[in-house]
Amino acid sequence: MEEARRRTLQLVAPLTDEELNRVYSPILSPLAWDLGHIANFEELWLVQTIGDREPLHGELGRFYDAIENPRATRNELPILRGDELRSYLEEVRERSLEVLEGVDLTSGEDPLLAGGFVYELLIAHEHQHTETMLQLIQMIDGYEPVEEVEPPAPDPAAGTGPEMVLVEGGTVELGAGPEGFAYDNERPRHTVELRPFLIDRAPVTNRAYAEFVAEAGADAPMYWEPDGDGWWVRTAMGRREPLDPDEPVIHVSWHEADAFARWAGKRLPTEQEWEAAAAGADADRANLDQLAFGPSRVGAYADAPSHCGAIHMLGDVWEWTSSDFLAYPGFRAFPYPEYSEVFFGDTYKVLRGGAWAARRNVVRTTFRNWDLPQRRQIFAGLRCARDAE
Ligand code: AVJ
Ligand code: FE
Repeated sequence: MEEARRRTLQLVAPLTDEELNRVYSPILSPLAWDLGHIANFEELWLVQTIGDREPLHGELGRFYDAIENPRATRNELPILRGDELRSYLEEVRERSLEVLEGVDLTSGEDPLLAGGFVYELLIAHEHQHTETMLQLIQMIDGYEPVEEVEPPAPDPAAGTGPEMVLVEGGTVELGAGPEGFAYDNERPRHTVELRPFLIDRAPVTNRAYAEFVAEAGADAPMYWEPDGDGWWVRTAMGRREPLDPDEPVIHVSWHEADAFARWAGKRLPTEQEWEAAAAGADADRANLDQLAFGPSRVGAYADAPSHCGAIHMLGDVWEWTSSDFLAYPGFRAFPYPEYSEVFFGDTYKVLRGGAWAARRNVVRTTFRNWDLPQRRQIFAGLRCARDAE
């Protein structure tokens, strides 16, 4: 919990209160809302639910309810700002550590406490909100990270591989088992029948996507601007760097990803196919954890392929799948229906694999992310698939 908080505060350290309170986009909250929401979620689950104590600020929690308050309206709410906001984060944390002193994580009687579930939930929640905050930070001109770590470069000796790799299919087990922390939407583990398919060995690169833009007249991804010389610059955070042709394309919508795949004579993988192809991928050898401030070049993690030989399955960019966000057979909402259940249906598309902007702790091959198919401020790219004969 302390590590998560240190990184959250490090992320906002370069920003003024004015920047924390500013609306940069109607589809993103001001950063002050995310910060207050992180503390309020902690207060709700650890202090109120587990500790059985009264909230610090009465009805304040209403304004931090993500379902009740659409992002475009959050700056008009009487949320905490400035020093009041900082004190709230600190006071809630003090109280949750007091509560933690008295809990029994081993009895297994309360499913919230068993194995420390509610504490894992809290940490994952803070991590996921720092990713959302990074979406907004991409829009802040001149943002200077406190800490930035360059990802490894591809090893030229490693060579390249085939464009696509085969996954045999058959009966495969998907989803998270009963042990350890996972979100309700990843459970229960179940089997599916998959026909054999081919999947791109690596995510679609900027080079390939630029061809699609030039030949098919597709829109350029978010944060691309022409360099006046036939190529592109990347403008996130107000930087102007030549776009690296070997990095995975990022900031494309589902519609754009789907159109690219069809233009390439392929299709998006289903989320079941994606998870089968990701078996054996290692989150410890992937560009995750928010410090790279961009994807690594394809091949940087060529020495850590999944069992089928696909690389960069985890990290760099979230990968759009063709699948709607639906419940697995036997799904049970836990600990609350507003985490996953209210989003099930054909409105949201599933993304897999985690991006550079996701904390390592939240990414695993079973993890399901979801968003609206028109969204491109998220850290999303793609890889394509195709039926095998
Ligand atoms: C899983 C990223 C879609 O941001 O809506 C944060 C994560 N849930 N607080 C979201 C989440 C509750 C969620 N996503
Ligand atoms: Fe949240």
